Amino acid sequence: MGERQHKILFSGPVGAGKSTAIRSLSDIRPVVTDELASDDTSRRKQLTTVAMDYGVLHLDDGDQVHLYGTPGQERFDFMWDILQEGALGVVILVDNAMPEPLASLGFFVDSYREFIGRTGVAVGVTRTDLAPAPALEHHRQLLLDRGLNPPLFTVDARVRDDVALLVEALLCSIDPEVAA
Ligand SMILES: Nc1nc2c(ncn2[C@@H]2O[C@H](COP(=O)(O)OP(=O)(O)O)[C@@H](O)[C@H]2O)c(=O)[nH]1
Ligand SMILES: [Mg+2]
Repeated sequence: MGERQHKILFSGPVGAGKSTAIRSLSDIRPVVTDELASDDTSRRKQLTTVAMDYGVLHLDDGDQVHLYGTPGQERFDFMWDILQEGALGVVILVDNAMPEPLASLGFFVDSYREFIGRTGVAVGVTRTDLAPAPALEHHRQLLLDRGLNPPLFTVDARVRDDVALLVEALLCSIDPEVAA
């Protein structure tokens, strides 16, 4: 039977495509809390998410998936704990075009380790059209070195099907009964 409510998070560094992914996937106009970046983030991006993004995905069976994007800047990381409450899992997006994408993936996986241990995780590597390296196998190896083997894809956050596949894989890895 449908009409269950699910909650998942999108996390990852500034510019990885969290706000864009939620906009691509959401069936409602997403709620965004982007502000002009005031610190060193502004060198990379003029608008940055300060509190969260929010959207909703309606599944065919009537279930709803509530999509929450976490702020990327570390000074807002208190929001991460708040947003984790009741969430089924996290999609970590990594910007392959940033200087140290593997270090960034490691940072986010480590930050969410306790949460991931009791929920689920899927990883999307974005902006590979701009930066094909490091290859997906290097991201895979970093995750394996941490004892993780989650769904892992290259995605373009602007492409709905890419983001949908990632969310579907996350939901299936948590509960095969929930199909996106
Ligand atoms: N070229 C390219 N741009 C992307 C891709 N994914 C996202 N973007 C762009 O990256 C920029 C940053 O995305 P945004 O959603 O604001 O990142 P956030 O800080 O994680 O919320 C936006 O201009 C997106 O359109 C991708 O795969 N390739
Ligand atoms: Mg954002």
